[in-house]
Amino acid sequence: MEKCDQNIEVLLAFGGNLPSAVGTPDATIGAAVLALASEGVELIQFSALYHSPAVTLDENTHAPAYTNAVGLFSTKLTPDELLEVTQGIERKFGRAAGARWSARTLDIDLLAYGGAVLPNRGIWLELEASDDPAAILPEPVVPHPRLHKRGFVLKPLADIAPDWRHPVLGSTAVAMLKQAESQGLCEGIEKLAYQPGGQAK
Ligand code: PH2
Ligand code: MG
Ligand code: MG
Repeated sequence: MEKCDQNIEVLLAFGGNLPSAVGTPDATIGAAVLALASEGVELIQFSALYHSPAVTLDENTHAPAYTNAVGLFSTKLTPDELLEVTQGIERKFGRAAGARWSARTLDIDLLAYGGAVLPNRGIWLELEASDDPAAILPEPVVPHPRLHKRGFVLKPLADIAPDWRHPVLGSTAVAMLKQAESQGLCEGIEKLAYQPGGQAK
């Protein structure tokens, strides 16, 4: 894919529930934002940090709680390059290959790349409907096929981009959050009073 010469606004979701070499998941997320800047992904706005119980495949209630946040960034990287950069940063902060939804030091998920639907609308709709682990593609999939079902993504997303509209579903971040709340998907998600940089909020 050719390099874009325009800046594209991208939304990235951050999560982690194991310590890394730099410290707690909260500290790792802050360090990841700095690492992104050095790779051409510049921060525009960052949400508060949230703590929430781990959502697991097997309802494993012993999994450590997660820290989550969402950031709005600007980049000239293509979607493939951006995915390479985010995966490289996950590895740099100790992310090991593990089972789906297993505990991790750092997870960076592409929520949105401008208004793009990738790889295409047909495959996106299949992925959204299947929720099948085998359906995870090596290529960028945006919007993230489960973002509208995850309170720990929608809460920080609605903080910084309440009017962002999902390019397939057509709903705003706030509307998706309200729906997730009504479905009981936002239980136990707690907003922290400080930002990764240590600034008071
Ligand atoms: N990420 C997962 C699986 N479960 N649970 C919470 N609370 N937050 C996450 O970011 C998260 C999760 C897989 O990426
Ligand atoms: Mg991920
Ligand atoms: Mg994830």
